[in-house]
Amino acid sequence: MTEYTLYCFHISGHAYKVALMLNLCGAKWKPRWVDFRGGETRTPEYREKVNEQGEAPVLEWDGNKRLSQSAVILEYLSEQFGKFRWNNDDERREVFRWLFWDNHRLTSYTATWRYFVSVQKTPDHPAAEVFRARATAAMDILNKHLAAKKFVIGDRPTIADISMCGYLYWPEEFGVNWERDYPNIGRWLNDIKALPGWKHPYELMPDRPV
Ligand SMILES: N[C@@H](CCC(=O)N[C@@H](CS)C(=O)NCC(=O)O)C(=O)O
Repeated sequence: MTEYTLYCFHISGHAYKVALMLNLCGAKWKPRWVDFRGGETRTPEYREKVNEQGEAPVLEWDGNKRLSQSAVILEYLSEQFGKFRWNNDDERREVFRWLFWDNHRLTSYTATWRYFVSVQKTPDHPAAEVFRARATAAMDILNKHLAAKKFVIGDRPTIADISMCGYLYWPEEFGVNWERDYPNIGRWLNDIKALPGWKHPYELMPDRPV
């Protein structure tokens, strides 16, 4: 079985998407801690040797194969393991429609909002309100969508679900209560949590060198 290394750090929901997928697929993998706060992703060495785009997550295997962008990594792993994938062309387009929407609207705004509130600890910064409004608008859309669907594209989970839940297991870190504010999202998160192999981000990814 291929052994994977995941460049990640505990507060990265982008990296959690991949860590969760690896766990749900029963993959053999280990984390490689990225010193995000220390600026590692911005060093010339990281950009030359690990990821020219200067981001985590990066998945590495066979010594020299590397992939970045969580959505692309999820697609790669779904192909390798034959799990959390589509069954036909319509489903494939539906998965990608939600993956693109997630990357633009849900994850990026939620991640940045949470960054202002609980990482940088500047909840009153004017930009925090801009990102809060955008993130909660995306949550409204997702909550409405999940009123009629068990998972994002239908009755079974796909990589769209795994991508979209990336930042959502930390509601207290940006002051949302799923049950009260977005009950369909709360129910959906519990359904993902019930999948064999699910673990919380802080259980899967390290906050220091391993
Ligand atoms: N679209 C990318 C986003 C990845 C991303 O934004 N990663 C953040 C950590 S959560 C990062 O590495 N930022 C590096 C930096 O700001 O220097 C993905 O889905 O993989």
